[in-house]
Amino acid sequence: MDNSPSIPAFNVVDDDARAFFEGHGVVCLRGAVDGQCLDWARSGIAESIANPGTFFRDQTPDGSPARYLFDYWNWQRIDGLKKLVLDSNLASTVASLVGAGSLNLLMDNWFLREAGATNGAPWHHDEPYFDFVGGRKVVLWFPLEPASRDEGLTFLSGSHRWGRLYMPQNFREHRPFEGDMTDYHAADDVESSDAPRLAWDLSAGDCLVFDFRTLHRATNVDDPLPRTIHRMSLRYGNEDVVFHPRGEWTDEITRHLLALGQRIDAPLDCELLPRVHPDSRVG
Ligand SMILES: O=C(O)CCC(=O)C(=O)O
Repeated sequence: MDNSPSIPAFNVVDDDARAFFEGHGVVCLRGAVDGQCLDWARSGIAESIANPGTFFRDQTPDGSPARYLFDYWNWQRIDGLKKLVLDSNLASTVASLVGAGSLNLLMDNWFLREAGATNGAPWHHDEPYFDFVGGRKVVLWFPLEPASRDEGLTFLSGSHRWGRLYMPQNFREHRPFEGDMTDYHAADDVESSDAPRLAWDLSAGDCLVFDFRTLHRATNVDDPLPRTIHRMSLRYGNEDVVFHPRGEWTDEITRHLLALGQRIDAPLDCELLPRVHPDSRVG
């Protein structure tokens, strides 16, 4: 991995930050998540852990001394997460970065890797995990505790432009899901890619914004994590994103969205995926 401390990070969303994001598929924004947002995320994750939702998943492999957990789509029932989604400036920050006229929330998703956890996210990109196609889709990811580059995520520079999709994998066993993956590449060749690797030392308040197609993984995916790190992903899509069931492996979320009234091959139009930029409650 490129351990050079000289990988740029940005204090404001300016043209340099935009160019970096477009070129590499990921950008580090320093201090973009304010104290209020961190508090909302902290309290929201704590409440969500204490009261798991429909999509709670324990990804801890057998024999691991510590847990790797995640849960998603909790913002409607957990107050801190609702405020983070509806009242924060994070969607506007993303809209400014990618030049989006409007953004809808695609998903709120927290992750917890406890000290000692021997499991983490394998090489993947987010696109194949979701029933959202087309348009502009981005993830804003931030740790709630300081996270060195070895404790956070590593990205393959420019992989959002490779024009191929990789098989989505189970985060517990690191094996592809079941289903017809004829159109997807096996992720085995990703590790040997000579694309530059990008990772940053992060303080609480810093965030990474990345394209749905940018390949990434937990940096030290197999080594025990030295300290517990909570992480929050907020996924956003612009007005051109369409709901289109992807395959057997997304069946549970497909049925969930259909039950809420989302129509197939239609723009996002469902209470779970609200417009968050510009703020739909204004005007
Ligand atoms: O923070 C993590 O453990 C994984 C996050 C991730 O891979 C994602 O949000 O796509």
